[in-house]
Amino acid sequence: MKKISCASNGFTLVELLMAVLILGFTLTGLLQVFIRCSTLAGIAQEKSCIMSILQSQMEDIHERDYADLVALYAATASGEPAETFPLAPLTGMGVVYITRFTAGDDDLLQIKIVGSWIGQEGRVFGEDINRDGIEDAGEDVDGDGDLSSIATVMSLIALRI
Ligand SMILES: [Ca+2]
Ligand SMILES: [Ca+2]
Repeated sequence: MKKISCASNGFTLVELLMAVLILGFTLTGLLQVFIRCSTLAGIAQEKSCIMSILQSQMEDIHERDYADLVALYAATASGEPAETFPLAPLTGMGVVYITRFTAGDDDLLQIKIVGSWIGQEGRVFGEDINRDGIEDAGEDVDGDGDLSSIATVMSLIALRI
C-alpha cells in the first residue's frame, strides 16, 4: 500500500509574504533611484542648454569693439549688470557683468555672464529668483555682489594695440 505524505515542499504563506515584502522594498528603492537619475539628467540637459546660450553671448561680446565694452563698463555702476538677455527657449535671464581686471586700468576687462532659470518642477537655478536681471533684496545669497549661478562663463578681453 502506498503511503500518502502530508509534508509540502513549497513555501508557507509567511515565507511568500516576506518575499513579496522584500521585493516591494527593493522595487521602491530602485524606482526612487530611477526618478532621481531622471531628474538629474533633466537638470544637466537644461544646464547644458543654458551654458551653450551663455557661451554664444560671450562670443558675441568678443566680436564687439573694445571701446564699446569700455563705454559699457563705464556706463554701469560697480557690480551692476552691463546687459541682460532672455534665455529662450527656457524661462530664464542671462546677465553680463563687465569689470576691470585691475583697478584703474581699462586695458583688460573681465566679462562674466551668468544665467538663472526656472527648471523642471518649478525649481529656480541661480540667485536671480524672479529672473528679471536685477539684483533684488535677498537675492545675492553668497554676498559676492552679483547674481551667482551654477551656469557661469567668464573671460578676459584685452585692448589690442
Ligand atoms: Ca531679480
Ligand atoms: Ca552672488
